[in-house]
Amino acid sequence: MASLRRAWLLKARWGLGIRCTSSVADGAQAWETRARKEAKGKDPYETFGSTNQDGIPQKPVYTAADIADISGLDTEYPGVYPFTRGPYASMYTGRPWTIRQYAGFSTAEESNAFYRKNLAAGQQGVSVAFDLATHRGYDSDHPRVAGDVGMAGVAIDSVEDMKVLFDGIPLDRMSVSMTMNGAILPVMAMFIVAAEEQGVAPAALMGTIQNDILKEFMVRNTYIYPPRQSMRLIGDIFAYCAKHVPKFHPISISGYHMQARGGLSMSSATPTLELAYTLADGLEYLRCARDAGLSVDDVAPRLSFFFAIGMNFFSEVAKLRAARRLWARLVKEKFSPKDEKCLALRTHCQTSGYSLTAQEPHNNIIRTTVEAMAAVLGGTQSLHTNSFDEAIALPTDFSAGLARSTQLILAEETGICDVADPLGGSYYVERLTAEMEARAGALIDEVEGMGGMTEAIVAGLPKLKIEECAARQQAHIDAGRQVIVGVNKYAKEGDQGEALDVRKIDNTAVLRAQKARLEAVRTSRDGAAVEAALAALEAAASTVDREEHNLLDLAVKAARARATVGEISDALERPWGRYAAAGDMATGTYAASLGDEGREEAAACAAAVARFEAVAGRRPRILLAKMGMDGHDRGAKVMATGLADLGFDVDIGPLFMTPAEVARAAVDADVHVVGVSSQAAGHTTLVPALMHELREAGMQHVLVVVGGIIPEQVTWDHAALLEAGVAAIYGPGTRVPSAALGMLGLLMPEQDRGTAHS
Ligand code: MLC
Ligand code: 5AD
Repeated sequence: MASLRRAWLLKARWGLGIRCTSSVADGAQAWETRARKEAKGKDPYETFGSTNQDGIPQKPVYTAADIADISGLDTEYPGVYPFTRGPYASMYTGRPWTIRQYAGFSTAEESNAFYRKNLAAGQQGVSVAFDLATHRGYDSDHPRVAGDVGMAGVAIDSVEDMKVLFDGIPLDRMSVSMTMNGAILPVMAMFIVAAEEQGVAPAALMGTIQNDILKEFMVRNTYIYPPRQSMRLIGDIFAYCAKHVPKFHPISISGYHMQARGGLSMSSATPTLELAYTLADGLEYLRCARDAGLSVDDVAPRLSFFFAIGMNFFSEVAKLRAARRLWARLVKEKFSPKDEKCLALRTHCQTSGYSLTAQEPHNNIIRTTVEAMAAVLGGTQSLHTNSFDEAIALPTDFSAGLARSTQLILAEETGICDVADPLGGSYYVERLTAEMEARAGALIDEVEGMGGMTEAIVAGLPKLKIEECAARQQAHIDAGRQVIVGVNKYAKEGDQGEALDVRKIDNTAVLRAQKARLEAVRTSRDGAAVEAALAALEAAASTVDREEHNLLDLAVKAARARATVGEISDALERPWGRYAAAGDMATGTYAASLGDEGREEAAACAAAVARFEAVAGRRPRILLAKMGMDGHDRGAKVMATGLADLGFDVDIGPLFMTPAEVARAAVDADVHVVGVSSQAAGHTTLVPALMHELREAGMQHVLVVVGGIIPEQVTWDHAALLEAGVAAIYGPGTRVPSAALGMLGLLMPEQDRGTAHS
């Protein structure tokens, strides 16, 4: 130990390295002696070691010995198989990542103006967010979607909207990403036709369409058709794009939504689970391409990926490195492509919506910067940085500008772009990369053993695993074991939230504008031509002869004739049906993960439930409902699991209910509480409608509470909900036991509450 101290002194005085100890063993011995002293005589590995989110043990220090067993490290270079260090040899020294901010709201006119302003200010690629009505294949005038039109993205009903969306944006020079999965067929077709009418041939189009339906069944829920039919659709899109739109990426295989649902502190898959299921999806899509008659060399070079980047800095860097190495090995082993380009994984990343808090929202700027650094140090090709107000509302011009500047500063001021894979060779990062690769590999083997991801989804495995992770993590946050500054630690007492200038969308005005344009399209088109095009599409969907009838080809013809999103979707829905997910829920995980820290509160909940039962004759019963097209159900699922574990009887309604359907379900289950979960801003329209339906059904005594993205700062939302008769609002960051005790307090007369709510 004396020699180590002497080494430090020499280094300080003469600038010499501390490698003055005589051997590696001496160094390790010196470290251990010193660390044991700092651990007050205990085992330093146990005292200072920890376990990360993925359950990977973290030693307090890593050395060359920790990477000695990882084969091939010395020969790894960027742009060279297995691509751990990046898909391109020069990486950012040759070309930095693309600054591609995801955006869309209200009408095509408003979104187009927003894109053009941002491109002029340094953004480099467009990324379109569609509203939920479009995602689910409904025209804006469909009665089920009234609350969703233009709210979480831009409303698109026909080619006419699509042309306005890209007005003044040259589609042969600007790469455009579109986040579309369910209504992939009409949206891709309308994009192709809008470009055509802009004078741009399909062969010149650059960009990406998300088109990743498998993860929709696991997490995002904007599917329309059942899994197997949906996969046929994807095969047809691969085939059409390979032939006619060769520069376009026909899929963005997305893990993002497994880890970060967005906007609410409801997290889910760990980085390794996200990594594993994303690559397992990728393998399934390669098989899907093969089934559509394509070779791996036709498809793999244009596959692209999409990952979330959360706050666990080194895990996120290692995840991207492990993803590239694992993908290269898997594709080589399973598909033996001829072209090496097939093996290089290219990815977009987005900083994590779940890590952002509605409390002290300016802290989110710091969180996003750290996450953006992890994404670029991990070697992403394209990046969206979240705006600091995203846990509250859609970004404003101001917050979107700051998010963009975060990337411009990283790219142009920090020197990060000067060296490819600057963290390569770090003992810790390399070990973590190898660990995550091994663990993800085992999870992929499990899915492959079930026959691939489509079969695993049909069996329900991935969704349940992700939901289990979500419940565990929520318990860790509720118990304070996972720290969120300003939420479960260092929270400002009595803080009502800073007043923020947030974007407000006038749903009624958007609806009016969309209905008018739809009407104009329907009256000016050749009705017979539309009917014929839709009939051809329906007939093709009903047959299995894919050679003859490519569905995207037929959809392009229908879009040219001015068939709408709803009509094209319906043409497939008639033979295929609309998919409804099973309402399974994981139980037990929340209570088991609360640990000692949360046990006392859980006991208080159990006592309050028992008191309620003594008075009411049964346990408190709650219906958790999602209305409109908002399929973000993780918050509702976590709340369901937590409340069930705390003693409630919980019913979960199916997704996409109308207010009348919720009222009917409340009557049928005779519930005490209806809990509405809203994460896509539909509540201002849908909750007052629900209150009306409950009154009509004679259920005015039922307590209605609303949770989700309804932050304190958006006072007009709060006022509208309370005025409509909502008893309580549980905004972002609400802990499950607080909500449970809150509801019991509201349900029980004062004298029966005992100490439960004191
Ligand atoms: C890049 N290039 C280089 C280079 N780096 N050439 C030489 N030297 C280098 N160092 C070349 C590439 O070969 C390519 O040319 C061109 O430059 C562009 O590089 P890229 O790597 O292909 O980048 P990009 O065009 O930005 O494409 C990135 C991508 C793509 C492949 C990941 O799929 C993409 O942009 N995805 C974005 C997806 C997205 O925005 N999703 C939002 C989801 S939001 P060439 O000629 O080879 O093409 C969401 C939220 C929600 O989903 O709603 O739930
Ligand atoms: N505009 C900008 N960002 C959006 N997000 C979702 N919808 C939009 C939109 N219309 C972002 C949020 C969320 C993630 C899924 O995508 O950050 O967390």
